[in-house]
Amino acid sequence: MQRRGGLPAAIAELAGRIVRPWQDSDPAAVSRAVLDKLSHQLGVDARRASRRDWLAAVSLAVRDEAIDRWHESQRETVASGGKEVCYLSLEFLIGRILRDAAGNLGLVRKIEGSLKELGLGSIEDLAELEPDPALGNGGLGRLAACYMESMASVGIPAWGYGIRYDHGLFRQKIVDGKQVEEPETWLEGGNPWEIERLDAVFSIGFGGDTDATKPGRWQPAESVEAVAYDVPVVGWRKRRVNTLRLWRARPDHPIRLDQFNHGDIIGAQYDQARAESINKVLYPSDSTPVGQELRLRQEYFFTGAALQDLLARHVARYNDVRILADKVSIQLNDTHPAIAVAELMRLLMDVHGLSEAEAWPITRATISYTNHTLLPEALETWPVHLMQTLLPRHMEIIYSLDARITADAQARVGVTDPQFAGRVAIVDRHGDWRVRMGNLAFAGSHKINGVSQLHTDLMKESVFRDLDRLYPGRIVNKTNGVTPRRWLLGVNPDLSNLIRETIGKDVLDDLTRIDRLKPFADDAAFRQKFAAIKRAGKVHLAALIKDRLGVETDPAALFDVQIKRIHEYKRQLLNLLQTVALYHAIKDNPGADWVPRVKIFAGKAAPSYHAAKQCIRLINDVAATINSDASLRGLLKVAFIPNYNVSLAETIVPAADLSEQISTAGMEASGTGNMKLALNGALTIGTLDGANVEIREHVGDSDIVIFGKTAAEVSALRAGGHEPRANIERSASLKRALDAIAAGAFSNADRDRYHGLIDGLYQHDWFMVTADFDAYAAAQADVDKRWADAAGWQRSAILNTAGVGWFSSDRSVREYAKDIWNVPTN
Ligand code: 26Q
Repeated sequence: MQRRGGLPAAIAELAGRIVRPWQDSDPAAVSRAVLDKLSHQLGVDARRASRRDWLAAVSLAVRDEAIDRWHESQRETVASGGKEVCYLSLEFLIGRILRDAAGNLGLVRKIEGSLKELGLGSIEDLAELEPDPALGNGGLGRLAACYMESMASVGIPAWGYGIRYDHGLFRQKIVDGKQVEEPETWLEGGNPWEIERLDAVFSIGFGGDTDATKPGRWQPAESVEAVAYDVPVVGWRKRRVNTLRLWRARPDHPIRLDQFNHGDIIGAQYDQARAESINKVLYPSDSTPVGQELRLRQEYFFTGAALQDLLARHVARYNDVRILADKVSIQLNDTHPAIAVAELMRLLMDVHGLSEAEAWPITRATISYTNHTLLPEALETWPVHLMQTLLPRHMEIIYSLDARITADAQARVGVTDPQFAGRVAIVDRHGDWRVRMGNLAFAGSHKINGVSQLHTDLMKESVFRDLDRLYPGRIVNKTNGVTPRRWLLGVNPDLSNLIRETIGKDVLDDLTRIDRLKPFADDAAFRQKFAAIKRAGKVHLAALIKDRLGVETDPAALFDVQIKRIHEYKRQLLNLLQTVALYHAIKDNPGADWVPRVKIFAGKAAPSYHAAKQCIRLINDVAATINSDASLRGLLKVAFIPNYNVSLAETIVPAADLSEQISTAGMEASGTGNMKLALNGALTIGTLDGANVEIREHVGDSDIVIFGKTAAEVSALRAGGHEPRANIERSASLKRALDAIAAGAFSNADRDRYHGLIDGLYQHDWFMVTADFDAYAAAQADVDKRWADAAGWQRSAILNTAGVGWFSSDRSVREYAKDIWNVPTN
């Protein structure tokens, strides 16, 4: 049989003629394809189709185009023998897909034409019906999504590996001012973007024993199957299409039939429920250990499936695990997949027959690890007894690696500092013994990175001080970035067009070129166009606020936004106290020429995080009082918009004038909302924390408002000398705001409601709210002054957009590619 490109000639001939409606010059071809999907794939008669059906049909048609490029990308990688990046993450906050995929495939115009032909309205309206997959909590998950898009855009062959949660992060409702969590149900109406791979199924074991005499060594007591669901990730201009592979758990046997037949109908399905619980829900925790066995099961489940999958692919291609590190790079997104270190060792030794001494350098050369937080409560540790019970073979390997590290430590500094070995050890032998996942990830990686320069510096001084000394040179910085396709073109097509018309079409290919916009900051006509686009964004957001909250806001007011997870270190409370102080000031002097402001908040609190939930309640209480106070004449409004997610961010980001990045210095690893907001022309008010430091360097000191204690000052204060009570007594406006809250001014005279919150500020104020309050209020006064000079403000806004091109995730992944993964980019 004659073959062409690996295919029998006859099939190759036909494959070349496969129907590709998007490539067809006949404008009706796309609509025909959509109708074909509706009728033949979804089984829906066009006469009865709902808008959701149409959305699914359009998505499927677009998906076809992505799939063709997907296959080509795969073939290119196989042919070149190029290295693949495997990005392991417990979270992927990908957001809605249709607009993003269509934009990157260059199909938006054609879709618009077809929708018109079919009488379906605008692409925006249809795309809004797509559920937003909330498969993550916050920054870490969104970063994974930006990196997946950028890897495809710069030509890096990559696989994202995660969990296909039935229920992503809870849906947030506000009832009587309080957060209420409801299940999120993104899969309810089906998911046209995923492809179930019934041929990519792996067995994942739990429990049992190890027996060196038995093949495979580990004899799990129970096992589940991991089934792959693939989502195509389309790069800009179709450069590549990569795969996001999410795993679903199913029992390794369908039902206990004997039990069922004996009448125990529910009991017969016990194993199914137990298996399926693994991918049931995403843990809504972004900082506090939930300490539950199920979470460890989740971590091992997706990590084990990913490693088996990538090894199977590698062995099929190269049949030599010894060259794994030349062909695969595994990036651990925080410690959640850190068990990969032990799992890769296990697979190399117990399945592929390598010795530990052979497997260890391969493992280290393959794996690298990104740290996203220094908060002690977010550093993952697992009790040894739990690890031992659930993953006995991994625990054996961990002890063995632990012995290597402590031996290295003894050899290096053991005599001068006898405690040193204990600190770098993987197993913490104090109290109930625990496995330190950060140390495991560090030990098993050739590179460990922080996510901003400050964060990386602090990492070297704090959590990994000793490991950095033991293995110098492994820690590197990779400052975060965001994809301009979603966070500029996608959220703000008008601004994107204005920029492209002004400085050239290629800004989205290399965002650093956006600096060519700088001279236009002095061009009054350009400023006016820029301002008109910002105003349109604000009109849109004002309509959403009116619709969801019934609150009127004036698009001419300063839109001041803080959108992120609710956490004490992010200090929504600082913003709110300043809001109350401003409220008092306006009431005292209603005739002064106040800058009208709308304070916009959005974010979720972990359900068990009492202080964060109290903060949400206080924001809503304060909002209710302020918004109904007619004496303010609309000069101040407060809006807490419920259920913050990627889609809501997409509406808020283009509408922001001011971006609140006010975390306690030293605590925000990077932040990425700061980048998205600045890119869309918001000025930042912020502390010298995370990536704010670098944003200031790029935007310039005069177009950012920086205030507050530095990280060094915060740690000095914490070491002694922090006197919150004195800070409060010194600041009349802070004292008055606190007194009003304590007296029940915003809680129907209920003095108990915020007692704990206020007391915390007086007693310890760990997050330095009282220490930074006056500086923050002064910075806000500076913001007002800038706003009063409209041309000056617009100039600054443009210089922000023009200044943050470096924060593109294309730049970030290129740095990873060069310094960590050793893969080429184009
Ligand atoms: C830890 C232990 C047990 C259970 C859960 C966790 C856990 C879960 C999620 C710890 C941390 C997270 C998420 C962290 C996160 O989102 N960090 C953010 O990462 C962004 C991307 O690098 C940064 O920009 C933010 O500064 C950082 O807060």
